[in-house]
Amino acid sequence: EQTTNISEEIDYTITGIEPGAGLTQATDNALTEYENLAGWEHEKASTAAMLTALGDAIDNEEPIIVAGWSPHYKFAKYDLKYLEDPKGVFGEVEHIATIVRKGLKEDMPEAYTILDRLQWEPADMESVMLAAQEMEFEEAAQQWVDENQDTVAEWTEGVEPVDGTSIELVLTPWDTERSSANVAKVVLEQQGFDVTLTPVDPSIMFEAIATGDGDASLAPWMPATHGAFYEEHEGDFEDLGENLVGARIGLVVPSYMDIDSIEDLEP
Ligand code: PBE
Repeated sequence: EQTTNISEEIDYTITGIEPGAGLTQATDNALTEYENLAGWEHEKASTAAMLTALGDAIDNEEPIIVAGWSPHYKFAKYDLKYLEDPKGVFGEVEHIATIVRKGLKEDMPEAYTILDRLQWEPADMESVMLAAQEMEFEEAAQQWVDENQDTVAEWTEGVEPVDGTSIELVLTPWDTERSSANVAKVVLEQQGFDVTLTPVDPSIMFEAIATGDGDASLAPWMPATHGAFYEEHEGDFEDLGENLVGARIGLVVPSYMDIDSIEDLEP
């Protein structure tokens, strides 16, 4: 009988996502840090391509290793596991932070207060992401706001309404951030703001808030995923702390694969 070698079967390739993602950088780092991954390929394309490859592999019960993260619906749809990462290349449990441009507190104290208070749970974010599979993110966000008026009231309590003040929220192009940005948009619009959402790569997102081109972002994954971008601009923006706790990135495989740790992959 032939012994199966997962590394050989997947052609020493990790299926990645967009080149500009923090996760992509971390995956490149893993290929340098883990000696057993020396010379491996990291295929970068898009989240959609990664999800298609993952779905196809699972349909055929074939092995695959993807660059993955949570919250994400793939964990609800499929039986998946994170590979252990003894070198800590992908960090541990992360939070998603809210950052704002310098001067926002003085210029738009009402928005600043709401953004400072805005905090929710992974289950909330997941429910918006799930609903958005069937409708626009803005509609899914509106639905969440309608169903969570008590939480929203805590964020807006005592905040004066404004009359059409423009505010630009900068986000990154993943469902997690589409969800949080659209919820913030709905809440700020209830308060009278005119909200623009601008999706860009993580590096541009930090740059936009640091230079004041954008007003605020709910998109930084910290401390690992976007730590390098954060440090590059540290001091040029204000960090309002976490808007969500319990995010994670790493190498993800279907649970039927007989492997538990990155370290155990055959070189
Ligand atoms: N992600 C989702 C992004 C942040 C949100 C993990 C794919 C990234 O790696 O930059």
